[in-house]
Amino acid sequence: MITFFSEQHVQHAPQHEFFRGERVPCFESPARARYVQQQLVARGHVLREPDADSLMVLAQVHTARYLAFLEGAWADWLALEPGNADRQPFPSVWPVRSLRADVEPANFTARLGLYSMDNGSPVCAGTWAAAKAGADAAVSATRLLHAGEHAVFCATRPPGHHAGADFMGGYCFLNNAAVAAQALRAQGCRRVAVLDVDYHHGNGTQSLFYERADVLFVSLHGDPRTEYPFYLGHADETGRGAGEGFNLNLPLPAGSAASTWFEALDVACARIAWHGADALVVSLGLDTFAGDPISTFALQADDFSRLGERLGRLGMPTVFVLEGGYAAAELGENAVNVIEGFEQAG
Ligand code: Q9C
Ligand code: ZN
Repeated sequence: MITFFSEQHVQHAPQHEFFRGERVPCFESPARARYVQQQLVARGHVLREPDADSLMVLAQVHTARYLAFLEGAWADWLALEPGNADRQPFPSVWPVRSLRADVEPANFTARLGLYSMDNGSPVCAGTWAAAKAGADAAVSATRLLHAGEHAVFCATRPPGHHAGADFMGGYCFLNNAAVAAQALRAQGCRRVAVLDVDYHHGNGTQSLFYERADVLFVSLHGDPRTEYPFYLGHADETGRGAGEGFNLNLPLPAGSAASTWFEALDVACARIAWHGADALVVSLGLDTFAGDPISTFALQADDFSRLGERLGRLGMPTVFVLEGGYAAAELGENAVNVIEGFEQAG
C-alpha cells in the first residue's frame, strides 16, 4: 500500500509527561515512527514524502489563532529566555467554565493553557513541523484517492484525533483524520465516514463534525467513565442539529475481550455501510493491543490482520491515519498487519 512518511515525524521529541504526579518519559515517542517505517520497508511497501500543502484545509479544520499559536509556539518560548531551549513548556492556567477563552493572554504558559485540553501534550522544537507533515500526508493521501488509488496509509506522528478546532490534547496537535475527511469533501466526495478504532475516544474529530450530516463519525473506545479523554465519548452523543444521527459512539468497558471488540466493530461497519459514503477515513490507533502500556483492551497481532480484512470488505476508498499505540516495538507489525489484511480482502 502506498504510504506517506516524513523524517519530520521523528523530530517531534518531547522529554516527558506526567504520570501519577511524576515526570516520566513520553509514551508517544519518536521510536514509534521508526518501528512503523522499518516494518513497512521490510514488508515491501512504498514510502513517499507528503507532496501536498495542507494549509488551506487546516484553516477549515482549526481556528486561525490556534494555528498561529502552534506554528510560533517554540519561537515564542525561546524568545522568553535562551535557556528555554532545554526546557519543556507546561501550561499554567486553563480557561474552564466561567473563565474567558475569547481573549488570548500575552503570557506564554497561559496561552498554552488556553489552547490545551490536558497537561499531557508537550510542545517541543520539532512539534509544528512534525504535525504539519502529518496534515500534509493526510491531504496527499486524499489526492491519490481522487486519482483512483483504492487505499493509502499515513504513517504519521504525532497523532491527531484528540485535537479540536482550537486545542491540542492527548499527544495530538493537528487533527489529521479531520483534515483527510475535509479534503475528501472538497474534492467532491458527497459523504465521508470516519471510523476511529483507537483505544481512546476521538473527541477532537467528533467535535469537529458533530453538527454535520456529510461526515459520519463512528468510534470504538474504552468507556470514558474510566478512560481518557473522560469528558466525551458516551453512547448518548448522537450528533446535533443537521448532524443528529451522524455520530455513533460504541464505548466498551475497560478490559473488554477481543471478541467483544470485534462485535462492536461489526456494528460500526454496518452503520458506515448504511451511510453510503464515497470514502472512508480510518483513525488507526493500535493501542487496543494487549501489550499496550496505557490501555486495557486485548487485541493480538493477528487480530490486527482481522481488523484490516473487515475494513477491506467494506470495499470503500480508504485513507488510514496512524493515531495511538504505545507498545512501540510491536507497533510496526500491528500497523502493517492492518494494511495487509485490508489489501487481502480487496
Ligand atoms: N500520563 C492517543 O492515543 N493519558 N492519545 C496518558 C499517562 C493520555 C492517548 C496517561 C492518553 C492520550 C492518541
Ligand atoms: Zn489512543
